Amino acid sequence: MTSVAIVTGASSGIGAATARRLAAEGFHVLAAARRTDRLAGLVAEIEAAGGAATAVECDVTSDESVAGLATAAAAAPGPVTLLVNNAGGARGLDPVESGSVGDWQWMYDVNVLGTLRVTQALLPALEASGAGTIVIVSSTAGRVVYEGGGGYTAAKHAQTAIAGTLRLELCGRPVRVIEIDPGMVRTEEFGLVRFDGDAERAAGVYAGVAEPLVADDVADCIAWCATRPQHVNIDQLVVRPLAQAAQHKVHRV
Ligand code: 8X3
Repeated sequence: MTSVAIVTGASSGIGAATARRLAAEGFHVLAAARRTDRLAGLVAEIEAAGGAATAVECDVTSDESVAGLATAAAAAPGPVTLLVNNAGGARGLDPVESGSVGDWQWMYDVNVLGTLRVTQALLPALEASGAGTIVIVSSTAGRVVYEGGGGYTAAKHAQTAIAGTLRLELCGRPVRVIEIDPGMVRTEEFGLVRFDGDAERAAGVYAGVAEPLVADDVADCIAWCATRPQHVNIDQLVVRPLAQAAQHKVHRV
């Protein structure tokens, strides 16, 4: 029977790339996000390529909406073996002394509490499958800090803490926990959300970087980790472009 994979934040970027890739690997993908118009296009694309996917409207900041995702998972055509907690994002690049409380609240709600809500809602199904995998897409920002990144790095550090805690708590049960920490990834929306639609500022992050990672590179890592034999747990995977040796060490031409 086909295994079911759930991907949150599937309407764009790493989420959409992961949904496409997991469908190509043979999963029936539940592609979850708020923007159903985008999901419809993604599902059509996956089906045209011979894969299987279902769009599920889901806002990870809403308990009710996440409950709806669990209901959709229960109706899916197979055991739910994989959850990719990908929904997230950054807002602002202000120092702690002047950061917006509203921006910080949004980052906590989407990245941290979103991961908590979705994981709690889907864990019973993942465990019932007898071979579950939870992927948490954190960031290199979950391992280091940088100026102006206070709210985002705090949220990503929290996701990293959730991944580690969950792995301890689930030890002995049939669900593994994988943390993926991408560095500099150029996606169509991450920078636009962070800089409130300022395309020039968003593009500036990648100025002179020969080849930043793209969403497919991260999807490739997620798919590889999630398709190892079930007794193999890739705890953490850090992936950066060749031009980025560390958060502040980026080769620009
Ligand atoms: C995004 C990586 O460097 O913008 O998760 O914080 S960074």
